[in-house]
Amino acid sequence: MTGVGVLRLLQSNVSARQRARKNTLEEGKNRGEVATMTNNAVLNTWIEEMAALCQPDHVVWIDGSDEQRDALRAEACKTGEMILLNQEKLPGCYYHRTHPLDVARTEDKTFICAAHERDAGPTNNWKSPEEAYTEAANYFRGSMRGRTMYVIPFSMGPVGSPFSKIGVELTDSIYVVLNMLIMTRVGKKVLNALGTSADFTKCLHSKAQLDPDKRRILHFPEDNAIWSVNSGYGGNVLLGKKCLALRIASALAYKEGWLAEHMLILGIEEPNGYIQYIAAAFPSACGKTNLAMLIPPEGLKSKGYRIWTVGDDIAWIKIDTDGRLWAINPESGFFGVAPGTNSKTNPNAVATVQRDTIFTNVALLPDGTVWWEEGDGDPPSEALEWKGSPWKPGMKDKDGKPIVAAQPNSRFTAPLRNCPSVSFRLEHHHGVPLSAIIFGGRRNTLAPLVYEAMNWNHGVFLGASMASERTAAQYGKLGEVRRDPFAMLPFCGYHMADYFKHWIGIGRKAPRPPRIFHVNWFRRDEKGGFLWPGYGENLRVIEWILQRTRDEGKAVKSPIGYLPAPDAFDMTGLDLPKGTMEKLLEVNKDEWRAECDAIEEFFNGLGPKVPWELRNELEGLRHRLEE
Ligand code: OXD
Ligand code: MN
Repeated sequence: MTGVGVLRLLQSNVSARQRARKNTLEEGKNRGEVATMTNNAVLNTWIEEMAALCQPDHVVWIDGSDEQRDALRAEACKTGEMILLNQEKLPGCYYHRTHPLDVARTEDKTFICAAHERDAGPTNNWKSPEEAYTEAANYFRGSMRGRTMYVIPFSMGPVGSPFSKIGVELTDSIYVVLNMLIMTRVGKKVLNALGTSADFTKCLHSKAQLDPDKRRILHFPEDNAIWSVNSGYGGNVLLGKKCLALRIASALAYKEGWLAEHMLILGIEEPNGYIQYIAAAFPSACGKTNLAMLIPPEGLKSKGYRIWTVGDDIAWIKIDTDGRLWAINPESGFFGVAPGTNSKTNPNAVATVQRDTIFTNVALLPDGTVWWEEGDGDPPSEALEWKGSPWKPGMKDKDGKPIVAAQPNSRFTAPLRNCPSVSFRLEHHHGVPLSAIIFGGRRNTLAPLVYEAMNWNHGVFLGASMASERTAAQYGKLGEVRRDPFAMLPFCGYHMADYFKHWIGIGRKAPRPPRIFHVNWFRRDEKGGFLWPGYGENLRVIEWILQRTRDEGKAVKSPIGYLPAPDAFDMTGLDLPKGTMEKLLEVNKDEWRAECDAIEEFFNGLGPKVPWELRNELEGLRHRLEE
């Protein structure tokens, strides 16, 4: 049964409510609200139905104008939902706090509601569509009484691009509206592009009571619909991002023959004007935003590289007529982690958040500016911490643990156009051609700084076996290895083994696919210190990767793939202690044998659908380790 069908059963007096709804719309019109901004009958009917369920006092369409945005900002400040920051120092910037129990994506409350459990696969939580709609409808019913329902027509990707997908999000949160205005393309132009088509993702969100037990993030791939209730945290409620652009889009991409990936996209321009683009997948909290905005290190400055940031989180990738893979970033903003962002780690991000930015759950300073741990400058002498209580440096909780000023997952939402390195091809409908795809993880040992896959299928194997060791900031045991294939574990909207198969198929169909690499910026020495300085210095590794794509860089074959030759990197201006490069590139056969067993166990856990091509790659690796 479809969502609409279930709703019909659930709502005993829909038509009475719809009549009431029409009256409300009439009243709204008198206040300057418009009943609808489109003659799209499917869209209008759906909104009527959702309004009948949620029962808002008003329905307001978001047209994408600056005037409406400014009015909403002012209203949010009046109600206390947002705080206006110091407009001299941070023009156009606002501050927001989420509920203290609502500060991150809630994977245990996130479901893929495919008709059959087997289609969600063993790595996703599953609920039947019937059960999911029925339960969530109880939470949505009447949840917007006394509130306004905002209708946000948005495009993921440039409006009208063959890559792009349209969504409409209904929400009772001005914070969501203001974030969506930064993260996506919004308004009338999107409705014009949609016309009377029914091809849009139906996104329904309500904060409801922010009850964590009744929080649900539900994806209905067969209905092209998303329902999110009882949360106000970005990753759960900005439904264009993880929910549409990854979970729903990956399922659509599987059907339609393209890829929706958790990847940054970056261009590297040589002084002669030649730009090569790369896409890279890393698990959350591995520095994707920093890499996407990389600044060349001093020692390579004389080479005149220029970096172009296309995106920091999501890539939609298609085979184009030239046989290459082309990619767009479907978003138009950054939703980045604030702590750790400073003028050394990411000067471009610091420049990006100086205006028109929403800060969430960071520390608020008396002069109306913001601060976070490992940000710029010394800790402030006083602040309001992220929950709003007075804070001073050195404060400890009752267990003697330091109290942080900014929530560790506090965020900035900032427009891509603010970034000094933003790509001039952001609005290009065909995106950018990819020369290389990079997979990475956070491994203390095992994985060398960089190595190259021997061919496409081997590259898919590298993506499928990606893993990270947990850091102190994450739950779980320190050092425990978490498999996160393609960094898509929490974001793949269908069976992970089918997803692997789909990647294999793309390589077969694309006559000129990019080469695939694996990097590990996080390898440690015996004392636990990082062997590689990271950040801007990573360009030295990328330089080798790009040389390899042009059949230039020097490499040696190893059991796990091609490693850089010992003198392959340009190390001008970077003095690593003697022996460090050898340690960075070491392949320890015993550790790799154990890794093969762990990968096999992981594949077994995914069931019989794991493609034979990947089993072959595993056996090939085992064989090469014994040679
Ligand atoms: C993100 C994430 O917020 O991956 O981008 O968690
Ligand atoms: Mn992400």
